[in-house]
Amino acid sequence: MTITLNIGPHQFKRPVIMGILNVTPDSFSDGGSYVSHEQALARVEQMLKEGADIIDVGGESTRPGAADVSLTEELQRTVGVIKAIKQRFDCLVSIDTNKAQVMQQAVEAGADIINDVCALTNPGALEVAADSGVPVCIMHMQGKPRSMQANPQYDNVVSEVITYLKQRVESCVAAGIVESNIIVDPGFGFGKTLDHNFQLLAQLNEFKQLGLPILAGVSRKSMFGKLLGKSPDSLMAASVAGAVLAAQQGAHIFRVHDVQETADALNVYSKVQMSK
Ligand code: 7PJ
Repeated sequence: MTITLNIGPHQFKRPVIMGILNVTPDSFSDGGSYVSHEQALARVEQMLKEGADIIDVGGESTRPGAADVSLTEELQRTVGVIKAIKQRFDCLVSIDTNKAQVMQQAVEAGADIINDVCALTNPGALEVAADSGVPVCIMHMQGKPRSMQANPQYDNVVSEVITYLKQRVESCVAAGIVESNIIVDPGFGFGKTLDHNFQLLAQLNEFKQLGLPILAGVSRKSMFGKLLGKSPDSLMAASVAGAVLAAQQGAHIFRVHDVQETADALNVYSKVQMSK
């Protein structure tokens, strides 16, 4: 099944790369480096040159155990940067947030996509997303960021995550979000053990039954860190391998730190697919 991704006037029939722009002082991998607008814009320019299709702006770290960020702080970190990106570059921007007010102001500032690790479950989020009319990415998480890695449990992680996403798609549609504007994401690392994460990657193709674009976010995640005994900044090769494996299983959008390397690998993958 080939899925054409429609995001505004943009149509994608190939792997889509979402480059991560953390504007959090406490981000695990590039903590504090892109806090100023100029630094953020330089990083955006680089990622666009390297082949990013979407820039994912996040002002709240959702890594395990991360502290909550106040609404005011998250708005300050994200809204101005989004305006600056949309002013300077002709590119798509997603806002990585679970707060309705941030979604609203980010879209007003020009964000093209809402990316919510809480799958629009927070108060007001469904309504804001529906009213905004922009595509949404809904992700599965078991528990809450602060405690989600304490003791994740599933009978069957793949079917349980799929069932959850089906229910969230129904809620989105009931709230007025057009189904073709929904992207689904199994949520690698969000309330999952090493084995759960690898089972999800191995069986990502099962998510095709949802009939929606699939986003995979495996970049520099602890599933590789734990497997290889390495820190996040030494996980580029593992992350690129993960992206290719996810592509093979039918993923459409790849949320990554290492844009150039992922783009090269996915171009090789696509050429092999076209040579069959
Ligand atoms: C994801 C995300 C992910 C989506 C983060 C990190 C943690 N959004 N935001 N999917 N991860 N859609 O990058 O390690 O996997 S933040």
